[in-house]
Amino acid sequence: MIKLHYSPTDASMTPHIILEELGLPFELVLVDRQVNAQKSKEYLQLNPNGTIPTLVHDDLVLFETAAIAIYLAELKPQAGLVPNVGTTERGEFYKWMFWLANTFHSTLMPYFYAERWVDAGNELGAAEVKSHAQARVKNLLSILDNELARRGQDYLLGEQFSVADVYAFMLCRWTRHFNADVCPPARDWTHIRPYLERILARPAVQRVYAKENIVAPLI
Ligand SMILES: N[C@@H](CCC(=O)N[C@@H](CS)C(=O)NCC(=O)O)C(=O)O
Repeated sequence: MIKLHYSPTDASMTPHIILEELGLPFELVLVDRQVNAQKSKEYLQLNPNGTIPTLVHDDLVLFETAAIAIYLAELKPQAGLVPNVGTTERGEFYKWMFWLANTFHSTLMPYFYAERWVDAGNELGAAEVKSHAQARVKNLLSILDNELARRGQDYLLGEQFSVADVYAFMLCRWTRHFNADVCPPARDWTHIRPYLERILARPAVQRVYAKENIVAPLI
């Protein structure tokens, strides 16, 4: 049995969409952030990072969004959510998955948790960190926008939708409340906007939006 420990709109959204895309049976287990359940003794035994998501599949316990995404997609390779091993598409896939995890996702973290990068109570410092994080993401969104323009195809790897698109979609959505003077939100970029709209329209994504009660702005 597959169990996804999740919290609505959090990084668990990526594996949640992938599970819906694959049509695999799974159970959602809510990690209640209101009570900091991601730092509870029980949860830390599953995921010592105290972060969401965690995937449990029988005896296997996985953390890290990208690892979970690839693992799930490979449970059902015929769904085509990952390119075949040994192909050039697979090389491109690794490149974008690592970029999304190591670069885009990690640059967004100080935007959301700026207070962790400064001394306790240093609100001015935290505001500065938050602003710098947005400025750094601007460069990353321009890389993504340029890549979509260069390819001129529906998805990051071409015409084939992959788990990299799910991950990119979620991270782009997280910029929706950015200060546009520092960095326009992803939905305001010429080539990213239609890309996000295309992904948003997928039935699996719509099901996850309904289940996670996601309200406007949708992207
Ligand atoms: N590198 C981790 C990061 C996951 C992450 O940052 N999750 C956030 C929610 S979007 C979280 O658990 N935040 C709660 C906390 O840090 O206390 C991954 O990709 O799984």
